[in-house]
Amino acid sequence: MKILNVSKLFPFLLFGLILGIESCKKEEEELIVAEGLYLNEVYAASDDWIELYNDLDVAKNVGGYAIYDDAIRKYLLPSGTSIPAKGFLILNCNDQGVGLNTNFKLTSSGETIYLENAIGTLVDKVEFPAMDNGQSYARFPDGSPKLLITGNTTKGASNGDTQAPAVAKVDRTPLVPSIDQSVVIQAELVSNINIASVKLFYRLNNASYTSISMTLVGSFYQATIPAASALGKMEYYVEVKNINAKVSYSPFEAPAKTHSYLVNTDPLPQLAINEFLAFNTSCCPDNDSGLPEFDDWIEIFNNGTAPVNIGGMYLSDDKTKPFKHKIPSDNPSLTTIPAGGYLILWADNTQGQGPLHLEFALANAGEDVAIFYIDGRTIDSYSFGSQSENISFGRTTDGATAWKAFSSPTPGKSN
Ligand SMILES: [Ca+2]
Ligand SMILES: [Ca+2]
Ligand SMILES: [Ca+2]
Ligand SMILES: [Ca+2]
Repeated sequence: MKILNVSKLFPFLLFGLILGIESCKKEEEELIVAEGLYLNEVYAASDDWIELYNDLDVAKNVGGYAIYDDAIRKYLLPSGTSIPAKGFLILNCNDQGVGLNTNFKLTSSGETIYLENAIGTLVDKVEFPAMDNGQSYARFPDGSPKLLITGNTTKGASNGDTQAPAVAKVDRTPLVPSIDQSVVIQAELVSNINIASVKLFYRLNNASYTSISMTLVGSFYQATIPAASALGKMEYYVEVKNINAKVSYSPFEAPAKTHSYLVNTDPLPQLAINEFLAFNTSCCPDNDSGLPEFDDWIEIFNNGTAPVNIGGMYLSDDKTKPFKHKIPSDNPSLTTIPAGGYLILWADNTQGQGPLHLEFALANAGEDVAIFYIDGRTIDSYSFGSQSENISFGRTTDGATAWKAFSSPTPGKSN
């Protein structure tokens, strides 16, 4: 009978332990073994795509290579797919999962994508940030470790050596200006290197544009639109030029598209957030998909004496973000609330289910619920705490100041 001598096994056990630690470490660090093939440019705004670049001097067979944003659902490049020497290949990210169409889409708010070779070795990885329409995230030059948001995309072609200047973000203060207020516009550029000019263009009610230079204040370019001379719509956009005469805009499609705000003095309609259910598991289903869905809902009460169409107004789950969800204006029969009447909006993150479905849900743990006029002024808002399952929260009587919990919710009916 053979007795195992543990002391003799110890070095092997230790070796195994070290290997185990090493493989864990590998997973954490996502070790990249570069082979001259790169995720070279990523476009995520809509009609998403990924550009692959072969930096080798010979064609590269990429059949069986995997690209994914989720390791449990990898897209495989079709066998026989080849990228020429110093060449590019475009993959459309459209959920189709056939040919050069990946089985996933990209998130415009940013995410990480991975590229693996046919034997499962990670050969590249790109973590891309949130991007505006028309912007991509690209290597400069092709295959370089340096990635930047671009002002001009180069789908299927070289990214070049220098990026066009790109506007990362444009903000205004105040967000909801009144007629006597000037408005500070602030633009954040991806890079301040080689910038030749940054200009702000603005106009009121389709008049011709006024252009002013934006000046660098801290890390932002800034300029001020004077108080509006009349009520109406103020449109604006930012133009950035670099010393190579490359130009980009915010919004990307300007001047065809613009940023804008309304200068408006309409009296606000007498609408109230009247009741809501933030934690729905079995109360009052949303049947708009054809199947019962126990979604969050918000009841709006019209406390006025005339019908109110909320088309063009906004709802939000954050008091400081009035423009979060715009109610569509093209269906007044669904979005008009009779005097003394109610309207239920589904906070179910599925706008595709109809004009009364919102692109947010209400947090069970508590947050805000608010309705804003077409110009962003607050009509009504309420901040709530942690909610109980299937118990709604509402005004004690329709439109009243005091609130209470309702164990028998009354969606679309008097509280
Ligand atoms: Ca490119
Ligand atoms: Ca909820
Ligand atoms: Ca729903
Ligand atoms: Ca009610």
